[in-house]
Amino acid sequence: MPANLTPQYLAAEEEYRKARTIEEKIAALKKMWAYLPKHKGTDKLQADIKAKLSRLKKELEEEKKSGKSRRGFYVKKEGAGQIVLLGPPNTGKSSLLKSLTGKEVAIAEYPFTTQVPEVGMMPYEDIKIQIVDLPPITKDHFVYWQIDIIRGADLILIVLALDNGDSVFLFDDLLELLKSKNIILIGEGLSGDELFGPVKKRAIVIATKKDLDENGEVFNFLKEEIIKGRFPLLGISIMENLSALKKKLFEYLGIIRVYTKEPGKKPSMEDPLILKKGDTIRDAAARIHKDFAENLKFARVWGSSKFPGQRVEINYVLKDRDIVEFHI
Ligand SMILES: Nc1nc2c(ncn2[C@@H]2O[C@H](COP(=O)(O)OP(=O)(O)OP(=O)(O)O)[C@@H](O)[C@H]2O)c(=O)[nH]1
Ligand SMILES: [Mg+2]
Repeated sequence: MPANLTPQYLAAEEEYRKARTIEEKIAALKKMWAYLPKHKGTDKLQADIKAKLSRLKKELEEEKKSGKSRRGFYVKKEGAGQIVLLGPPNTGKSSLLKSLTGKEVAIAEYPFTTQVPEVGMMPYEDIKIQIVDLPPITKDHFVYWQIDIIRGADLILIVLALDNGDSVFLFDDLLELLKSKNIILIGEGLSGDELFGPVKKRAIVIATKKDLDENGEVFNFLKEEIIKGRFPLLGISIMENLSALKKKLFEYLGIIRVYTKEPGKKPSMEDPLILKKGDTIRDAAARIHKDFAENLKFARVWGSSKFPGQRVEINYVLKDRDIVEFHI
């Protein structure tokens, strides 16, 4: 990256990374273009921005032409992470939302029951995780705001059913559809967005209605012939206790909880900082305040450290449930 990018440009770039809709992306790219110093060193970046802008403008025009409504839904993130449920009709997405969060939603034997996003909060130990249930998606049946919501998710659950329906056969179509929208689902690693490349989204496959799959035949078919190790796969039934699934969801979200304490005081065990796996003392401090991270000298850690209250450097990698005492 060219070294002389201005703070204004970098702020615009941050805006672009966070943009969810095509309109937001276009607005941010225009700002990036305006603030980008134009010289030899930024040739490649200039070309990339121009190419991306023209691609997005075309995409927007096509959507308008096709008459698909741009009016839609947006789900504000709340809690420690946002998990989005998606899949073909009637696979048990809404049942899963209800069971994980207690949210009362329409559930029915017939397909296309859910029409708008439904949101619930799943309690997990001392935090809450947001679960978003979407209307069913297939290759030929989706709306743009669904894609925008998927693009913003922290973790995707693809929900298929182990009954005698055809949902398991629609899995690869779903991947293709998302790929055509520049969203690539990945089974491992963390979600991320290369500046001009596709969005990479961490996803797992949930196979519901296990109780209807005698001898596990459909599950084995799904595992061996369709998923083939590309994604983590979990079989569940709505009649079961789902606490193991909740734990898995927390793990796959890739987050850790960090509690803070002041010297000589007890730690505050409510409202932990939510960080990503691999984050350091510096990241934790930056979450509290930018200047705070810059002035930090060292910290003491209880939990993952060799002994309680061990003094550590600011690049020390934190673990879930660590307690940190910052020293400036
Ligand atoms: N036997 C069994 N039935 C289930 C299970 N989970 C859901 N169902 C049933 O499957 C049907 C569809 O459930 P929904 O939760 O409405 O499915 P959905 O995926 O939200 O459906 P759409 O909103 O239409 O896409 C309902 O009759 C549920 O009672 C399960 O684990 N086992
Ligand atoms: Mg539903």
